Amino acid sequence: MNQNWLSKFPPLPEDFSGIGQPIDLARWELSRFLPESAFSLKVEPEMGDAFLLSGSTITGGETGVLYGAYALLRHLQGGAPLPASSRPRYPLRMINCWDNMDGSVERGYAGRSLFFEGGQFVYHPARLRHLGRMMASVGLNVLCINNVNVHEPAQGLLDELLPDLSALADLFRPFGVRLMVSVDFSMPLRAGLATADPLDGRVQTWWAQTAARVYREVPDLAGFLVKADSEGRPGPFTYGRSHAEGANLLARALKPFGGVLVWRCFVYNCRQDWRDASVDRPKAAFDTYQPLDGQFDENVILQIKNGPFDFQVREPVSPLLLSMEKTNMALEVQLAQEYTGQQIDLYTMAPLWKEIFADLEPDRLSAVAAVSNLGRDDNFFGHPLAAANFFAFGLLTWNPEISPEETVSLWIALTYDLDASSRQTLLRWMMNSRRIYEKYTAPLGLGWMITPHSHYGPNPSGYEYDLWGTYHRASHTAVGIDRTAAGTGYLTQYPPELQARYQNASSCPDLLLLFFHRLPYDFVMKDGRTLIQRIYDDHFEGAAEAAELEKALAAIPFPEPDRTVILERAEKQRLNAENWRDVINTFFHRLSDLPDARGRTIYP
Ligand code: GCW
Repeated sequence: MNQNWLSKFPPLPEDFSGIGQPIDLARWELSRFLPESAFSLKVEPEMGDAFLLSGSTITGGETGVLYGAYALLRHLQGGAPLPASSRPRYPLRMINCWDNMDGSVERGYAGRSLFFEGGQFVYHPARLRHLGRMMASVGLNVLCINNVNVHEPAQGLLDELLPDLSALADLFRPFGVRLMVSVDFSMPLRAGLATADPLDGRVQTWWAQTAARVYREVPDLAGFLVKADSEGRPGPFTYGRSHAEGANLLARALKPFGGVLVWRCFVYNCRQDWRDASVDRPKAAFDTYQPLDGQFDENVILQIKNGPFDFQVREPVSPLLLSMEKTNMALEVQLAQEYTGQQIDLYTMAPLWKEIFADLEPDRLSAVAAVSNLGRDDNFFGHPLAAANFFAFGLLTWNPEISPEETVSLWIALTYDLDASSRQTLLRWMMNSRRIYEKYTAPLGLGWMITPHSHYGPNPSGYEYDLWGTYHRASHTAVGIDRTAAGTGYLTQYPPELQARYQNASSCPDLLLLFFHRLPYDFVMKDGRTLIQRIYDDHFEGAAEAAELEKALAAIPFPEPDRTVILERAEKQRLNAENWRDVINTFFHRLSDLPDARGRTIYP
């Protein structure tokens, strides 16, 4: 079994009968490296996930002792700094799998589902224990196992599939990982009720009884995750009810059992007329939810994507995350590289999250969630280096103050035995990888020039005359959308400091320039280049850097089988980057009829 950042850890035992609780696992893990007399574990239940390390004693809550053990092992194995005490910033540190029960994974790039096949629970306990260990080793504690688009038979997870759910929860319990399930707002209809209206007494009773049944089988279920009124999913709007009324319905059913209701805010008009410039999709989440601030129950968490669109390579932070004062919020990021190279192209995410946290004041959040990049491939992540994203996500949700470099370099140290110069080279390329991808794909904050639906490779007009609200509006003279008060007004959703940052094209950061402004191709950028020249230059540079990246990776002595997989993917990435360069540059060249100042080949 591929061990990735646990490569220096021995495989878990096949017989897990003696390991029922996190403390048992903590003891087992430590005793692989230290004589039993060299450490002691002390449980103080009220400490929860927190731990103290003093001398040879780890004191912590029931899960805290396990996190303390992994902190110590990260130190021994990879030289990570050893804290005297530590507690996670957020109580819920979640992985959201978009796995379907037919075995497919929506936006999955690492093979089929780890949990399901053929409409049933089908899994290898040893593989899932390894997943539990990966999660625990970086402090992640909630696993939502099924797609937020809940297709049959996953609706049965609250019903006939409960025994399977319960068995899976048992399997993850020693790792301190609690399960969560995605549920569909219309489930009462499946059960034979005539309505799913949140204000209908029968519907309320049905959810209350359902929650009671679920918690009898899985007493420590973390809660439910819901995608409602989003991309065709059912929701309270069908009944003329608000999303507070919808969310509170489920939250009240979960409350007696200590469960949380995580409600996604990915609500927008996905049937837009592209001719109608008065609708601006990034405004949608704020417009829907901000007026409801204060109306959500205590055990509701609104889960908000990091940007106002949808996991593009660069977006400003979602203004909704900055504007809810009286509502619990979870930040949602995407480990699955849907728009960012699909675990073929190298794309290290820690720098991106750091930017979000910088604008966000991390204390405003009560949870963090990531869409999973896991699958059934031997290495779990498709691309061996994509594991670093999962790893860094865990460490950053534990402590958002940690630096991206620190997470990536620790991941490298734990995963591979490389000489110092190879480690440095790898770190440098991983840290630059997002910028490289950005250069050959998305000009200056535009996004969405990707092939529709598959979301790999270029197609500059693919989404332009479609329903999805993702337009760049490139003409023969200008490109981008004015989102200031003079334009769509999106910018006015931000607090004053951020409005000031983005307000003027002359001072707006280059990398978000075309997100906020519509500019002519001869607009002069801060560095003196014209906008069109900058677009050409970035695309040429990005493709050249992807070629250098391939060479740099080839020079690093990765062990097999990782080396082969990494090099195959690096070659595909280079070809992808060349394709993006040519397609995007040609698109703008044809539209603008402006030459490249450096006379390079742009295909007519
Ligand atoms: O961007 C879209 C993805 C969908 C996904 C949706 C969401 C689960 O293309 O595949 O559906 O986001 O986040 O709900």
